[in-house]
Amino acid sequence: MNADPIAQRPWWKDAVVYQIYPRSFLDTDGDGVGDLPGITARLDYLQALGVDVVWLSPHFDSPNADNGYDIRDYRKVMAQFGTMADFDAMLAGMTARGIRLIIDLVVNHSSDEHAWFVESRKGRDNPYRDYYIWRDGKEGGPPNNYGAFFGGPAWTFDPGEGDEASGQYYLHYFAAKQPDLNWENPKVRGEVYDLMRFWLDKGVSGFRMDVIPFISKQPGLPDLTPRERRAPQFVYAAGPRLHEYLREMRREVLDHYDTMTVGEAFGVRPDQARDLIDSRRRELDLVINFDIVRMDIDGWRKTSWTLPRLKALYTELDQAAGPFGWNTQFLSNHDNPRSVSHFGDDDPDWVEQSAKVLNTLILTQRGTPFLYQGEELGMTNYPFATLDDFDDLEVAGRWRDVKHRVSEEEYLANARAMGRDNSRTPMQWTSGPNGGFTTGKPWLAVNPNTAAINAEDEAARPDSVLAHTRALIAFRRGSTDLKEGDYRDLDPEHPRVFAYRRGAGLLVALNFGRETARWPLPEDLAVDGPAFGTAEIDGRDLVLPGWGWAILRVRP
Ligand code: TEU
Repeated sequence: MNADPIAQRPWWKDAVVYQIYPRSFLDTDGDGVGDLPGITARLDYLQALGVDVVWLSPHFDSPNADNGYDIRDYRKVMAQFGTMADFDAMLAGMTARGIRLIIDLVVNHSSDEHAWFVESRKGRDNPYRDYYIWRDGKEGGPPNNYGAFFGGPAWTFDPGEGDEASGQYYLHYFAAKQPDLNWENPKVRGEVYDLMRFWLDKGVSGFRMDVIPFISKQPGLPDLTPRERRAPQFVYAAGPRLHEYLREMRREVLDHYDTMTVGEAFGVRPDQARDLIDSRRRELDLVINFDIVRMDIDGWRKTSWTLPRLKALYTELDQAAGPFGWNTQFLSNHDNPRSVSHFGDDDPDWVEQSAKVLNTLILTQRGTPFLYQGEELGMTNYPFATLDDFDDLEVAGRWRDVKHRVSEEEYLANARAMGRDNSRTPMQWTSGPNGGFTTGKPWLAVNPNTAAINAEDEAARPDSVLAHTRALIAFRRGSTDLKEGDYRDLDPEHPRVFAYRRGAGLLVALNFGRETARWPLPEDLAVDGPAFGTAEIDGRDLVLPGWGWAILRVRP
């Protein structure tokens, strides 16, 4: 059932990954921005939590148009975050604690301030011209009708400098300050492989690859149809040379190290993701699927979700991975709302219980769990009052696109529900000023609920979300059923209870609501329970209190 084509089970299948967004983790020098020494200072916290791998969001030199996802120098540490010596100390501290580090590889695009682009825009004959994607305009406008994710067209006209008036447009799927690299150019690929080796030689254990499916562009860059324009990621992710590039990267670089790779699969449907993670094809190890976190998000608009639909996605993704693939399990990251506000209940009376249910879900599914910083505490969305409270360029960029047809009130309501800054507010370490994140002025406001939700208080409370998450991670580590067992949804249609089997030995049941739920246990099943959780067994019924959960042992 769980036959692995490679005789030895790779370490990353059993790992629990913790994502750090360094800007918001811990500031040690009072400039209001988190830094690498801040991470080093909290390694004991991560070790106590029990995570095996840290995924660090970009720590490279950047002008921060998009908080580091616009890299100016791939071999330099962002000055606000510290120095290379700080990086080395952080990595050594992780290694000493048995924690591996994977870093963010952002190579679909660079910053427009990267030396390659500074050269490239100098003119059509510059040797770096072909590092990026330059085209002549069409009928007085851009080369095609591609739109950028942060608003406006995906092309920016560059008049050129001095006599060298190039008069061409360059392509950028994201902001104008994030020009897309030209992967057709073997020199670009060589540069990327070199910088990967640079960090691997330092001792990192792999990469999370930013929008990696976008690196291969559509031949001839034809216009999008009106339908495609609404979700261009599905076209951008379907370039014909993606698989070829990934296999080359594997051969040239990754095969020479012991790594884990996880591609951000924005625009990739489950059946396409299967090819990326099929271990026989030697492309990626894992992908980050958007199907669940974006199930109720349509562009800038938040729609709605139902539990049966959510459950159907878990089954679909599990089946799509197939015997040669392996999934990631996550409910939030730095681009998505806080999981407890999105899928749980962030009312103060329910936030803890529902955060526990969601963290149980992440940690008991089949696949490698990814926790996002603060999720182990049950951190919530931020109560943004106006559009000016947001820092993220996505909020302002999309507003420019729609303000002629949407009311500010409606747009704000959607940004509050799903804006990326919800998950980027600083870590809540204490109930003190700025949640203990900084002694200065935080770059983004700290959530006022740090008075109730913070690491210091939760570490001291055995019934906290933090204690729960820690216990679950430890339980997972000792459970072959959770790590390797297959997955089966036991009641796909139930509107409130999510109940599933893991392997031969476990049954997990979660109540997605405030009201008590009575769920009849399957007749053919003998359970020992209530092993772990807040439920009781009454006759043949499992009684789950509001936002209750249970892990039951199934007798053979
Ligand atoms: O994200 C790309 C992505 O998939 C989206 O979530 C994106 O943030 C946007 O919301 C699309 O509508 C990656 C990074 O995770 C994100 O932080 C960067 O802004 C983006 O790429 C560009 O590098």
